Amino acid sequence: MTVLRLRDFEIHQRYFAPEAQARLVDTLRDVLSKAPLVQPVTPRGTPMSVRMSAAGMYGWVSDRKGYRYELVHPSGVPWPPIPDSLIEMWRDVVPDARAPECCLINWYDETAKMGMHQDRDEADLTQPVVSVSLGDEGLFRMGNLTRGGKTESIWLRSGDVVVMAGDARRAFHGIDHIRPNSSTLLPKGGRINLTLRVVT
Ligand code: MD6
Ligand code: FE
Repeated sequence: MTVLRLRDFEIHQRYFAPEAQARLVDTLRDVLSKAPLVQPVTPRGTPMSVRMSAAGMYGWVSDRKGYRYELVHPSGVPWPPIPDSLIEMWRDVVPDARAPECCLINWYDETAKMGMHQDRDEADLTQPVVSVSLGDEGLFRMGNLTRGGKTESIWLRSGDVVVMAGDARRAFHGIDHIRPNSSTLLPKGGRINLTLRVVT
């Protein structure tokens, strides 16, 4: 495993070995059978290209009513618990942080992307956000504390963990596109990104 520091983003390359990635995918299948992926729309009604679900006390949802954290899946069922292996990883990479309350699950098909955004719907922005990438590679763009300016990109590969803490916590970032067929982890291809956060 290699740990890179880029613009205050900490990237633990290949944190999860292939066997651990496969176990995590099995666990996620179980989570998604209880809380299925949905295609969110932005508050203006534009469909997002990723499909989303969540685990933990809270899930992040977006629809015509806005962006917010909710205690239940749109179907009305509580979000399943965050898998233990993710809680362990969180404790390892951000030992001083509070326990994560949400694990957002984003699924990208070969055409999906995520525009430049800040993660700032959480109450305590001193707490980090940690992500795990699984499956096909995704081109991650790191920007600045305000929109625009110079950016730097890096391919996130399956098993990589990204920590956004300190100044990076409020930095703009996004996924330009994925690289189809760059991983054999997911039988139907695509990319999963999990982001763990403290919400309250
Ligand atoms: C993605 N990641 O990798 C999008 N946010 O698909 C994020 O938006 C992200 O990787 C906060 C912290 C780490 C991340
Ligand atoms: Fe984000």
